Amino acid sequence: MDPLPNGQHEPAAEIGAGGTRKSFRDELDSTRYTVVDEDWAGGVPAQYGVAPRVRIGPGEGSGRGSGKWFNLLWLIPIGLLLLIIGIAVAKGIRELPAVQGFMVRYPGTSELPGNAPVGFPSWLGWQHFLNLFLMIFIIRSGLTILSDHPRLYWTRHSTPGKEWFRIQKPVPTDPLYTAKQDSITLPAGVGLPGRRHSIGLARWWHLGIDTLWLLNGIIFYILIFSTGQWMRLVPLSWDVFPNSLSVAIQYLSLDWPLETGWVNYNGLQLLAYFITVFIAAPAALITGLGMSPALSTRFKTVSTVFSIQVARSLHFLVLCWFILFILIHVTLVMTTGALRNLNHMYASQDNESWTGFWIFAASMVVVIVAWVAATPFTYRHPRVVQKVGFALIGPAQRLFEHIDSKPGQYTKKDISAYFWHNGKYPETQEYKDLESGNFANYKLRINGLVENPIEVDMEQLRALPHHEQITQHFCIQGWSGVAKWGGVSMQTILELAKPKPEAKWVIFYSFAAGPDGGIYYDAQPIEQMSYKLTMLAYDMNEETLSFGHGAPLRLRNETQLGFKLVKWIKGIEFVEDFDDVGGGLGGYNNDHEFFGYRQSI
Ligand SMILES: Nc1nc2c(c(=O)[nH]1)N[C@H]1C(S)=C(S)[C@@H](COP(=O)(O)O)O[C@H]1N2
Ligand SMILES: [Mo]
Repeated sequence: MDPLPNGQHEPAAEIGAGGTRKSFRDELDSTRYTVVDEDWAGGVPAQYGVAPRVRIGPGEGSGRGSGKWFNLLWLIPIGLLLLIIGIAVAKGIRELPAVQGFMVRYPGTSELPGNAPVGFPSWLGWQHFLNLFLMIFIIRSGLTILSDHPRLYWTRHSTPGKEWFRIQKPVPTDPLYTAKQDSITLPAGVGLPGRRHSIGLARWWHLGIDTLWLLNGIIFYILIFSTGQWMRLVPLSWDVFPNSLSVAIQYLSLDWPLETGWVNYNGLQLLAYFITVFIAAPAALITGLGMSPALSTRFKTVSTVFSIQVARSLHFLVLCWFILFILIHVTLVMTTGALRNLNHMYASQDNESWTGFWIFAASMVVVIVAWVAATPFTYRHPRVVQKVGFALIGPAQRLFEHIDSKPGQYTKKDISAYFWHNGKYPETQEYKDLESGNFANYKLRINGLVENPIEVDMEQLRALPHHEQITQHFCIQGWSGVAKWGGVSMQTILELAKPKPEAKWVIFYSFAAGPDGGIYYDAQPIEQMSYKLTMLAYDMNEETLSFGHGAPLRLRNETQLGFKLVKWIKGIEFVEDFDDVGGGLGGYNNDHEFFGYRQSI
């Protein structure tokens, strides 16, 4: 069928089979990337961030660098000063008769129930080791994920200048500055893997190892409750607080309490272990899940109580707790009778032999080798990391994929003032010509396994039933934003094109090339195309979609992360599988940056 003459609105049903059957596949890059080298992700150069800063006070105006920022490195001298003052005060007050009386009444440990177990069983030692081993990878990959959007916020709007924490310079004023440009590099020994924008691989590590860590934690919970060990980790009387105060005075006055860990922890140990095991660990899981679009868009309360950014900020504060805990814990283990303490945890015995030390030393060799090897291994075998990660966390990620995201809608007042840009902008002449002609010559080409291959121009698209939604965008990098999208429901497109029963995947092709060359594309499961919140948007916040956000047409599928929402769409193809499309992994980022095609968590 000939293209419709300008200005003529044709009834939807009559948009006919003008679509050529030619696919856009030959414009894809089909290289099989199997290593991460210097040219990876378009050869993005390293960029290190800045020392962590916390915003104190709103500052003047709403400028991006404005406000007062406190450099957290100051905490080191301030902490040392406070420690010295604390020691002086503790030594002083310890002489006071009232304080001495208090310390006699509360020597530091609370009474344990008579049936509480004594000592540490060997399973506890194993679990303790596995926990520390796994946490190394979780923390390092978590830092890499943070570095992909090195700012934290308390609202769902990731507005530059409104973050409360950053490890990056203020956001430049360039309106087309992208979130990818904002990502920073971590040294290879710190991050996992750490290279700038290596979040795809970092996520496999983080989420994959998380499943093992959770499994270890569940076994730990079961064992401590079935052996009575829990009694040694849960405060059973309010006197834990005065006892902790007493212990704090003893530590600070450098006249340390008697170590009784084999039998019973002192008040401060008890509180620290209780918080770590029963508050911080579950909070790590809950705040982690709070960031996923899969849960947020389906269980609205998750998102209203807990916007992705609150979840992300709290997730970071849980990390801070763990790091603080590890520092103090290790310091005290080493300074309060290291041999005996190491025997407790590594040899299940209460004496000062060297046995525990040597087992500990051997375990540290394992830790150090794994630590040093993890990043280079990841760069040499990224597909292995991707596969193992997917085997571990994939089933959980898939769990929520099949539920419609209908509840994930917001109201006008939720719309974000600032919506980050992302991705690589289209640069081809083809696109520039269409853009300068206001997309009058644009045609969306829909073909593949459909009864009715079609070509539609913008005017015809605008004449189709209008669909609107106000939804939240979740970029894999960590930023979010709410916008109102206007356009055509994918259901309408399905009705027009009539996919054949064999069609299982829908490929969206972009005018824009990805960073390594070849056009950007993504494969979406066909069942998600008839979800209520899946649409082709040509308007954003009641204006024509801008260049930066994907003009003339972009995809919205609110069950998915931002990277799957192709911008600058030029074609849609229905296929049976995506093995022969591009690199064969279901999307540009999956082929090139080791993302997963099912990653709604
Ligand atoms: N063609 C194309 N589409 C793309 C990208 C891209 O690089 N190229 N980036 C994706 C990513 S990672 C995100 S988060 C969103 C960002 O959309 P926005 O710029 O409107 O915020 O677009 C997605 N669509
Ligand atoms: Mo993204």
